[in-house]
Formats: sequence, structure tokens, C-alpha cells
Amino acid sequence: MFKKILIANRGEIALRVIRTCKEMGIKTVAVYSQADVDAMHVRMADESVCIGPAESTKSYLSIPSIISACEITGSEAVHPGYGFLSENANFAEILADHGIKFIGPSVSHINTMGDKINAKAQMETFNVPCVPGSNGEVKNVSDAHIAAKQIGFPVLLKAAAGGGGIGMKIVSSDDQLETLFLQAKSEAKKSFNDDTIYMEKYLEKPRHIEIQIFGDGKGKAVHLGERDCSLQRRHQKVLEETPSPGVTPDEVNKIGEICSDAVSKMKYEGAGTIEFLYENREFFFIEMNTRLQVEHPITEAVFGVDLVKEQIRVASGMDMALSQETLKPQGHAIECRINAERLPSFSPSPGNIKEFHSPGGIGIRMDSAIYNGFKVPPFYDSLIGKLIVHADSRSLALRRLSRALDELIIDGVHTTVDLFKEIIDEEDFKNGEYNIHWLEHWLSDKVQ
Ligand code: MV4
Repeated sequence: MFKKILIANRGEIALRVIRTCKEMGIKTVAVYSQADVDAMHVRMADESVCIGPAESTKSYLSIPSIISACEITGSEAVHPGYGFLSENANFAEILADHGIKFIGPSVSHINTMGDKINAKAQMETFNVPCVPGSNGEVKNVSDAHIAAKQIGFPVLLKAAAGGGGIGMKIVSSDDQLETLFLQAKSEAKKSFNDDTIYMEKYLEKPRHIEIQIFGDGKGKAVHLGERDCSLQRRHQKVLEETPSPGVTPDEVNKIGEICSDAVSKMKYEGAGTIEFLYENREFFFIEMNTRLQVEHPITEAVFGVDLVKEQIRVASGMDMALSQETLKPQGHAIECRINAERLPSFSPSPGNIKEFHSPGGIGIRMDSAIYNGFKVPPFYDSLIGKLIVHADSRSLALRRLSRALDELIIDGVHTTVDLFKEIIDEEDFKNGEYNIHWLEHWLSDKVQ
């Protein structure tokens, strides 16, 4: 087992990883920017190293600075958290060159899944159901017309290097195709320096359901059910829950087994998420994320598993402690992402936390790195906490969430807390009747 791990991240996820390391008897190293001198992850780690100025490209994204911090402190492994360098194959490769273990999948798995065309091709070979679409790149306007005719309108143009919706274009008829194809290409070039475009059938009202998987890198793999991440705004998830109110346990077991088989066959190591769109009782693969996700705690709640502990175990060469037969979900879990944002614009609201009181009691988990007097810096994303509730059923989890939101006090910055109180009062939400567009429609109705 590792003696010392460096956490190449900040905020609540850095604390999340430090907590597990402490419980495993592993020493921790925090890295921080000049804007995070007073951050909680710096205080909670055994050691800390300043890796640069506030700007993340010069600190949390600076590979040379992080490698140096590893060498100075004698760290044997790096946990990347999510965001920043967590899906950067180049970073994983440079760490390996320095004899430092990247806690995550192999460079080649990160690379394959980073290219959405390769990811789909790979998944198709393992019989994972994919959205019907072009087989690979759509090279030019003429190919685009041929592919669209074969797929049928509406179609969606996507960037192979994309994800997060950048460069995506919905095309509903042939006469729009040329303009939108050229726009997609130039946006992809600008954002990713890669203008490779592919095409899919556009699914109009799907849910976004993702399957948590875990592999030991040697062919053993499991799935840990689904998360419903349909409640989102501009591709930012807002609330996630498991089980999904729109999918049956049989459906989850079936797609879950397909996923764990694929992960086993590719000898994937560590935690990963296979993303699907779900419409008319069918799953369609869209992307795979090769990292731990923000919303992993709801899976941990219902399965009683510490995913970070499993990541560290397999990264150190130990066997994973998970087996499909003993993984049984219990109850229902919901996560609310608490952002320092001002509504209705959702504009960032950094500043001083004058008062913070976390809810507590049975079935509550508050993952946050803020404290009384902490100053939320303006340089990073606006997530300041995640409230996770767990109870025996969905209706009990909603009651627990309601009372936890009432207990939660955050003063000094604007937050999304009140938004959750309103969402969970909506009949559609209570009935589990929502898709990826529901929240944006609801928000725009509210402003009128
Ligand atoms: C789609 C889709 C409909 N049809 N693909 C958006 C981000 C990227 N990761 C995948 N996305 C979508 N792909 C097909 N063929 C709709 C979306 C989409 C979406 C997906 C998941 C969660 C929220 C979303 C919001 C808008 C569009």
C-alpha cells in the first residue's frame, strides 16, 4: 500500500480523498494555489505545497508544478479528483515516466474514451447499445447529407473531442445541414483544436442515466447501478438521484451487466462512468468518463461502498474488495449541488462565508470545504458543497432532504439552496416525471 498520496485538486473533492487516505493510514499532500492559502484541504492534509498563482492553468493544471510537488514530498501516487487533470492522458503518462502512480485508468483507456468516436466504436465491439449514427467521422458536407438521409432527421452533430455540449448542433432538415455542419466544425476547431465531427440520431426527450462501473485492471469488474442525472442546466448537473424513478431494477441489472462485461473485457482499472441516454425504455451509450464523478456519493450511500478506497486499493496492486454478488443497493439517495451562484442568472457569487451551518442527523452527508470566515475565491467553479441524503425509499429521502435543506445555513454569498426547496415541491419532480429538458423549461416558466 502507498505510504503517501498527493491530491491534485482543491475544494470538497480534495477533502473527500484526504478523509479516505486518513482512514487507510496513508499520509496526504495537498497542493494549492495562492488563492487557496486558507483553504480547508490545505489544513486537513499532512503536508502542503503551493504550486502557483490563482489562475488554474498556472497551478492546478500545471503538470510540471505538480510533478515537482510529488518529488519534493516523496509522494508515491496522485489522486486527481475530478475536473482539472483527472482525464488528461498526458498527465498520467508523465507521472508514469516519473515512477509515480496515477490513481485512475491506464493512459490508453483515458485516450480511447477521450475521443468520442473511438469510445463508441470500442463500446460497440462489446455489444453496448449506442445511439444510431454515422460510423465514425463525417468528413464533409456531402458525407453529412448521406449520413443524415440514412439516420433520419432530426440528427445531432457532435465533436469527437467534445463532451459537455460544445460544438453540438441539432439539425432538423437537409437545408440546414451545410451551415450547421460548417459551424460545428469551426467551433470544434476553436474549442478543442480538433474539428473531427460525427453524427447521431437526435433523441428529443431522453433521461440521462449513467452506470457506475469499477474494474481491477486485470479483468475483474462490477457495476454499481445507475444515477439519474437528468436535472441539469446548460450541461451542469444540479441534482442527481439513485435509483432513477424512470427505470426498473431489471432494466438496470441488464444494462449494468452489459457495462461490467465491457469493462472486464477491456481490463479497465478503477472507477468509471458509462453515460447513456434513456428513451422509450431503451438505453443508448453516448460517452464514458474515466474518472470519479462529482455525484459518486449517492452510489456510495446506496451500496455502502467507499469508491475512493477501492480506487486506492487497485492502484496499489491489491485486489478489489467488491464483488457483484454482494453489491446490493439499499434505499434511495439524492445529491444537491450547492453552488455559490445568484439566481435567476446563475452568475457566480464568490465572497465571504459569514455563517455556515451544516445539516446533520441520520442519513445526511455534507461534503463541503467551506467554513465560517472562508472566502470563496472567484477563480474556480462555483460548487461549494454537496448535500447527500439517504433513506429507505424515495419519498422518505425527499422528506429527509426537505428537513436537511431547512437546517442548512450559508450566509454571505448567494447560493442555489432555495432552488432545491422549490424543485422538490414540484409535482413532476415528486412523481419522478422529468427528462434532460425539464429543469430548463421549469426555470424559464418561472421567470415569465
Ligand atoms: C445527445 C442528446 C440527444 N441525442 N445525443 C449533451 C452533452 C453531451 N455529453 C451529450 N449530450 C447530448 N447528447 C443524442 N444523440 C442530448 C444531449 C443533451 C444532454 C445529455 C445529457 C444531459 C443533459 C443534456 C442536455 C442537453 C442535451
